[in-house]
Amino acid sequence: MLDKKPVLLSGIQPSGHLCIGNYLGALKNWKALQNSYDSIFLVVDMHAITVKQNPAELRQRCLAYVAQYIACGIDPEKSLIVIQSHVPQHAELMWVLNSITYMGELGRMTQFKDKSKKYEANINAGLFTYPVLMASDILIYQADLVPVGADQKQHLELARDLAGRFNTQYSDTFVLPEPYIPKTGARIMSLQEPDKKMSKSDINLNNLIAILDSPNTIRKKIKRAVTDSGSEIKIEESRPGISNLITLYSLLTEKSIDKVENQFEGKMYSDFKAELGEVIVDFLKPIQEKYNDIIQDKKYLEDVLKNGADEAYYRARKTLTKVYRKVGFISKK
Ligand code: ATP
Ligand code: LTN
Repeated sequence: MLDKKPVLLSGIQPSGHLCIGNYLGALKNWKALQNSYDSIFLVVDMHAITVKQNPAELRQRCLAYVAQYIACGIDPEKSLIVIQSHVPQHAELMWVLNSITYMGELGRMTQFKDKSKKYEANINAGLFTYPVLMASDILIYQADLVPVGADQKQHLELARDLAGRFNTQYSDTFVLPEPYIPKTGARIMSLQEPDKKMSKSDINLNNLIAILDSPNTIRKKIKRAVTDSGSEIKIEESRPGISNLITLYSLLTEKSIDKVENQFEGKMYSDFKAELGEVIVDFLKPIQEKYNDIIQDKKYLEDVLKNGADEAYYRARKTLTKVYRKVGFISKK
């Protein structure tokens, strides 16, 4: 029997190294919410190929992401973990949604503008229609809630607009999904360029702390992180470097910002950074240990993915059949 909890859906692209920004902006909330929702967590491999990927690495990375989801606290007994390309209905629904999406609204997407600048030699159609596939991911499962970091707000709004547009043009079909954006942690900044968000595909690895970074790498990266002029350990808008590090400390230790600022009053940046390094190392240690166990167990990972794909396929087919009927496609006998 399907349970009657509201549906929660989210996903991460298997590109680059899953990082502490992804954990605090997304995975942490997935873990917390999975008990109250009927949850589906995607590894969105189809989104990832909008940027050039090495096929062998992509294959490996997809499995590594599944193992990291579980190591970070996603419980496959409670939630479905699904590889996007295992459920063909995502792409099929996307085609229908493409026909009610305007070029203008896709052209306004900040992520498209950013990625077009970053990958100037490969501004492909997939990069442009990326948000429509994301809307399909969400709408195909009739998701009620979508936990994401702040950078995905615009894409979420498009998903809601498309759901509403389809419902008006045909008849009530899709649930309008609500975004869930954490108050703190929604935008962890880059370590070297703290005016940019920390991004897992950054080519400069010093900009990010990967979930699987070794303790010494973590210590080094924090030591080298850009701080601002001045010496006070205090959050200020004009000092994004130190503010970001304080936020990290506060989120990982679950101490309030005030408490952290008081704790380090009169201390030097170097003392604070050394402690922050240890906090991150200690925080990631159990996650890394769990990851190392799971990634060896290919049979377990295959079972998790088979179960995820079978259940997701069943649900996605139900929505797609409805959609095809509403738009006027003849059903196959
Ligand atoms: P890429 O660099 O590969 O484009 P990314 O790090 O931006 O990736 P995504 O796959 O786009 O990661 O996002 C996965 C999830 O992590 C999303 O919910 C996104 O909002 C969240 N997220 C990404 N970066 C951050 C960040 N710096 N702070 C908080 N949340 C983030
Ligand atoms: N575009 C998202 C990843 C993503 C997603 C989704 C997030 C693809 N499909 C569905 C939530 C729901 C990103 O974080 N870059």
